[in-house]
Amino acid sequence: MKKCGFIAVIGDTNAGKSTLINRLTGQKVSIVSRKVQTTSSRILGIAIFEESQVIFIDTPGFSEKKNGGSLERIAQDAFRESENILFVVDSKRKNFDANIALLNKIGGGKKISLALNKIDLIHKPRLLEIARTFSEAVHFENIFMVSGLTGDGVDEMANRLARSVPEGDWIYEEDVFTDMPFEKYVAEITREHIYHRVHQEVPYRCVTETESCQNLPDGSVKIVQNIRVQTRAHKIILVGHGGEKIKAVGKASGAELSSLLDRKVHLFLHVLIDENAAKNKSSD
Ligand SMILES: Nc1nc2c(ncn2[C@@H]2O[C@H](COP(=O)(O)OP(=O)(O)OP(=O)(O)O)[C@@H](O)[C@H]2O)c(=O)[nH]1
Ligand SMILES: [Mg+2]
Repeated sequence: MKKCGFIAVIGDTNAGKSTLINRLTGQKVSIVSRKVQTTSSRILGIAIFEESQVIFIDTPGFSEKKNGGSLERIAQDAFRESENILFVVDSKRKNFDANIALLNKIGGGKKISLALNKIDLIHKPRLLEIARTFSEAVHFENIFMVSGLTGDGVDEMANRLARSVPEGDWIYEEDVFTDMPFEKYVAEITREHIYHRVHQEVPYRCVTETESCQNLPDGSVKIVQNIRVQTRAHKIILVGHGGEKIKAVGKASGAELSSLLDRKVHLFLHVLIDENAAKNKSSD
């Protein structure tokens, strides 16, 4: 009997949700960075474990600073549409009071599992103390101790989560790992390289979009993307001295796309000033 279900992955920004989803699916589904607020939209990571198709919903993380620790709208929607929730925390944090308060507020009627992530960074006694703190305050279906970075504990977590979804036909074809359109997927890869190389508010104030993709007769693909920034000052930062910054972003993104798509990629990036770009995004 086949099984299929959605699992909403929610938690603080930077907790490692996207890293875990990439591990769980064995694919680069969702971009990752050291900066807060990397994931900016709802992204599906679809994985198959024996008879189960599990559809993980990656969501933008929340932060005390930005929204008082309450769920972002996209995370709220994902929470509402999923019976199963995977709540991810960074075990390195000192204090989990805000997470516990939130879980007590939203928990009713949902099957919530806790992933204590980044266990590569902490000692076992502290990990057990954190697990006890959570389990005394909230009822969880499972408490997993994992590292998205090393993969430690992730297979065991995947097996348990796969068993928790209801019986039902698979929704997606077997070889599909995300619902993201190709154009958005390739734009996200470039956005990740902007996050890695450009600092302060610029990554949060720009939008990356794919203008065109063209298959060339030699089997390679030509991809043209626009990066919309809000001000001339942001454009100067993103382009860099003599264009070195944007060239580095293009080179790194092009190389990654070549590897992900398994073909040569010619990537062309245009930086445009558009004061309405990323209007409702915020870096604070
Ligand atoms: N050491 C360590 N670092 C990790 C682990 N998981 C994620 N990270 C790092 O933590 C940072 C944030 O990871 P993301 O996966 O982008 O976090 P996120 O929860 O998706 O963040 P938002 O999209 O902003 O909500 C990145 O630098 C990751 O490499 C882990 O298990 N161990
Ligand atoms: Mg993320």
